[in-house]
Amino acid sequence: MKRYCNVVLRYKILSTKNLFEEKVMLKDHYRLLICVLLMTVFVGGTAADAHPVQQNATQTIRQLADKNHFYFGAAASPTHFGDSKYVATLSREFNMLTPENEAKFCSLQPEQGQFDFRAFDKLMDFANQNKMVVRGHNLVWHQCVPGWLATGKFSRDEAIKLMHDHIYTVVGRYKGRIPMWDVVNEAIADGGSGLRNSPWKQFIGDDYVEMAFRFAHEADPDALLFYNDYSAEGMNAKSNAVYAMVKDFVARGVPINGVGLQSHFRVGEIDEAGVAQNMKRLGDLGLQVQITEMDDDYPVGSTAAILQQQAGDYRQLLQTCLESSNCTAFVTWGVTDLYSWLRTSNSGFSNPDVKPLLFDDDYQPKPAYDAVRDILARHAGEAPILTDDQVAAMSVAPEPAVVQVQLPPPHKTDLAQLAPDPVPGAAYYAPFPVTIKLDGKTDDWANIPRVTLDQGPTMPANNTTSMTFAVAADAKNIYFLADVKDSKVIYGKHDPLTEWYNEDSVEFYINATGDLTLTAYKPGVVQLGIPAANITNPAKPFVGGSNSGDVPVQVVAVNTDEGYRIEASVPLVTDVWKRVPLTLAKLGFQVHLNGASGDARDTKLIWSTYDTDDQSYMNPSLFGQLIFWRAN
Ligand code: 9MR
Repeated sequence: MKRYCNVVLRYKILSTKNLFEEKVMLKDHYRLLICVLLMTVFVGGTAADAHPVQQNATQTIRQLADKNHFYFGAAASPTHFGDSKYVATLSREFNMLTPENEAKFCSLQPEQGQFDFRAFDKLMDFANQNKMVVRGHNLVWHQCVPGWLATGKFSRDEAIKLMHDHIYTVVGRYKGRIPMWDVVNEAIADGGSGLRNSPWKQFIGDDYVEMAFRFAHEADPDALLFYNDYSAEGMNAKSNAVYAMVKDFVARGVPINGVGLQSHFRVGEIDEAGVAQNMKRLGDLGLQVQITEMDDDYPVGSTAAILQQQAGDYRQLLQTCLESSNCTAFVTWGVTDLYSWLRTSNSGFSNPDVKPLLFDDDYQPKPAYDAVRDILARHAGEAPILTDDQVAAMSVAPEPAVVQVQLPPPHKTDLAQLAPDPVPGAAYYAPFPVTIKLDGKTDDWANIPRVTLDQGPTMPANNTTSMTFAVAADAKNIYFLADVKDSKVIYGKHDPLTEWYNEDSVEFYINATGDLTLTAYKPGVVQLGIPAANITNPAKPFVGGSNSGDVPVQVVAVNTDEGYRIEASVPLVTDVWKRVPLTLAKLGFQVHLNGASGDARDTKLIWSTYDTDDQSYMNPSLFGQLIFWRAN
């Protein structure tokens, strides 16, 4: 009964926003009272009743979502309305939609003061005809900023007026028709260190975020207002920063109702326990959460086993949401793999192989579709759709691509060396305690084993680029050294944060999870891409790569006679790992070198011989090992 109450309350937020707030705050017996009232008043007329009772096998997601009084949506775009299967699938399977691009600033106000609502209105009409709820997305973002705004010069007051007028015009126009808005999107920097750069921050200052919420609330006091971001679903530095910001908003009465957890994941990387913990702490502030942009990507070869694992991911994330009393919607970022943003060039990936959604290119339901229906059916108290064996099969990670080999006994050729000889392409013994000063000099690296890296899957004819690397640790940090031979050091042609790998750069990878067979990234696995561009950027280093924002990295990069040198360190205790160097304790470890002689990368050198095809950024089972060794 209580569980049912929770979903009743959740679904009725649109018309009873304050009841939701009361639900979070009131003691249980008041809750129950409200629940009984609600059940009496509302249960009679839900969308569920519009559909005939059917066997589970044929019930759509929408029908099952309705039975849970729960919003299950998809990002949608009228650009696909000419595709009849798209239209049919969208309206049949989802009870909510989010405009994928049509409500963004650059779409709605392409010229200053001139609004174009045509595309968005098409979507609104569609939602209306098909009785779907619309999640507004988004009012203020650092992307999709029209040229006139990005290149314009505005004083703080002028920019505040621009933001105010945009929000008033858009939210005001759809008042009463759009019950919830992503007011500010992705304002927090990756890694959680303050607000990211954005025209709004530049023109107005950090208080642009709360201003946007106040304006949206004034424009439609009944709309639920969300802050929406990515890589902040579980417990990490970025979600801590989101939490701190919204906690402060709540304390100061800034009108905010919830946090959108975008959920652009890689297959196998979701940490549901962390997501549940994050949802709970936001709930304790009286805030809702919604899964707003779920897709689950596996960049190469989505085999049957991968699609099973993907189904497990969808199932578990949806279950986490349904079991969190403040999680009020689950939205996938698109309907069919065919039109996924991850396949388009504006995603920066253009990967035609990805299959991140619930329907394949022919609109056939994928294993994740049944996984979603199964959780919805079970949660509504109906017969399961999948057997327990089928569910279990979804939580088994596919066999690791490579099984770690047996290493030879440690051996020192040179007795002065502080650790045993590296095992080529498989293991590196890192001596401790050795403290390294990041100063661009190598005197403190004496007697630490060096590995030469001069082989890889991509090398120009007569390649002359290579490097040596070394690693050491003390009680606080792991230190990395890369000494690169490169006749022409190239940097400054690409964005050093997002496209560092297209110019001269070094990559160190660590898997500190204790599971060296992991086939996908999760917290505790990081790729640290460190570009030569840091030579001219000493203050705040550019570091990119999968999960790189999870750990603080210090970098010193200098020119040398032969090319360039990078020294870097990461702490042994961070939000995502806690390691103490002990002899023979192991981490997963990998090293890459990217070389460019012109505009794009033409050299890829790889240390671990398990990775023959540059897959380490997705698959940590292809790393070698870093083995700690007490130096004396
Ligand atoms: O999927 C969207 C893609 O079509 C656009 O080109 C892009 C830029 O506007 O935005 C994509 O959607 C993003 C969403 O609005 C915010 N979170 C990340 C999404 C994927 O990039």
